[in-house]
Amino acid sequence: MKPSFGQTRSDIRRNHALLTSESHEWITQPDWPGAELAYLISPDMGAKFAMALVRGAEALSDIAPADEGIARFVFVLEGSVSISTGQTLAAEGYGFLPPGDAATLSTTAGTRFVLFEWRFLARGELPAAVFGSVAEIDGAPLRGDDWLMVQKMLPTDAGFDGEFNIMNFHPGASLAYVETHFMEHGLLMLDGGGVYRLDDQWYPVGAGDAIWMGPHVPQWFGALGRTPSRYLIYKNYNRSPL
Ligand code: UGY
Ligand code: MN
Repeated sequence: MKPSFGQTRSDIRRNHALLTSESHEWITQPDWPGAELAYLISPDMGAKFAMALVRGAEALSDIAPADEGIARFVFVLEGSVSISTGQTLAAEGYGFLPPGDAATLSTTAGTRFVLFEWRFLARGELPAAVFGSVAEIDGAPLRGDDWLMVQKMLPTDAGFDGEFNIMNFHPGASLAYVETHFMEHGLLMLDGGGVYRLDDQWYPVGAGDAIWMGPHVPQWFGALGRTPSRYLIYKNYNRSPL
């Protein structure tokens, strides 16, 4: 690793954060034998969810289920993740596990994945686990703009308290307006890049960068370059702020 001479693009503010790879801190955890985790977003910074990158040089097995009341979403970046209930997720495969799901996880050597965990806000019966792959999801234009296509990974019915989407930006496309909303976001840039406005900061961002957007933070993205930009984004959803 090159010495950083005290520099990083990471920037942690009261209501948003940019987390870039040179400042990731890889740790081990008791329920994650052999795995390294970099927690990029956590309640300690004001978020109501946690988002981590997980990796294992060797194959991993017996990764314990989430704690009581906690839902889990896994998105594979590289390699494959197997669920003890029988599903295998390849790159860009994903899985939602509701609270109480007893499935354990295992991986092939060199796998990297994104982990989201949050205290699930149930409404009626808990939803069942969901598994899928980004390549199998049709995109829909966001507010009629087909330069900005959204792929929704989870069903939208009221049983779900959050959504996980892939946003696909044609080069030069942008969010139509500066959004402000009480819902939070956890985001990972997958491809391309551009400029992310968060509050009154403007950040150049590219693949591998992660962002936390807290409640109400003004947010806008403009995609730059000659190739499409894509990001994975979580949003709490379907629930009142009260
Ligand atoms: O769904 C959203 O709120 C999304 N359009 N926000 C974002 O991309 N920053
Ligand atoms: Mn938003």
